[in-house]
Amino acid sequence: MSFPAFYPIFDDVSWVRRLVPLGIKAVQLRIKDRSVEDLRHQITEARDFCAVHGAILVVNDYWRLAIELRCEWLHLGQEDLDVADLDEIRGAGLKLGISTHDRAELERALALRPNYIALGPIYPTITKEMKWRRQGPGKLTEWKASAGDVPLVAIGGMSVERAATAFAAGADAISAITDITLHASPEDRVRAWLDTCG
Ligand code: 3NM
Repeated sequence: MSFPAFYPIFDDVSWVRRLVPLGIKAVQLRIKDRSVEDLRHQITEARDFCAVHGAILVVNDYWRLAIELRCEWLHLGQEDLDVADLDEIRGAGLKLGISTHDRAELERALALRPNYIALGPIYPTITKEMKWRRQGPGKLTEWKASAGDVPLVAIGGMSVERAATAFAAGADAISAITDITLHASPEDRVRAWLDTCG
């Protein structure tokens, strides 16, 4: 199994429109606190835009909408796993990525035969409140040993400068949010990521 090495996450379809054309091949839409109509509109627009640009669109959380809108990829956190209907998700042909933070979560995720797993936060992040502060890149090596050929995504505090360390430690792909969205030039930053990730 393989997955594009650079996997940014955005909280609005406007970011997808702005940055995917630069050459991004996988992107996650992670939207919080919006109406269902807005979500449906955003996911539909991102789905069609990514299809035109040959990029994988991964929908975070909203598995019912992902099925309804015939998306191909879904990302679930551990709390989402508690309530999502995995048979329905698989039955709809959705490919699945799962967040993990400790060994119990990793084992639970691997048992579901996911299409990738994410480990985070590798470094401290300002984007998400979690009980884990910093896993450190060394944990990627441990995770990769267990994950085998399931692609491993490093997330949390990742930057262009930290990418080589994460890849060397065993990451197959890297996710980033604020390293791009808070950069003075998100376009330049995405270009730097694409150069780094090859
Ligand atoms: N999940 P940034 S860390 C959405 O560890 C998310 O599961 C994480 O944002 C996890 O690149 C994270 O700005 C936020 O640090 C990543």
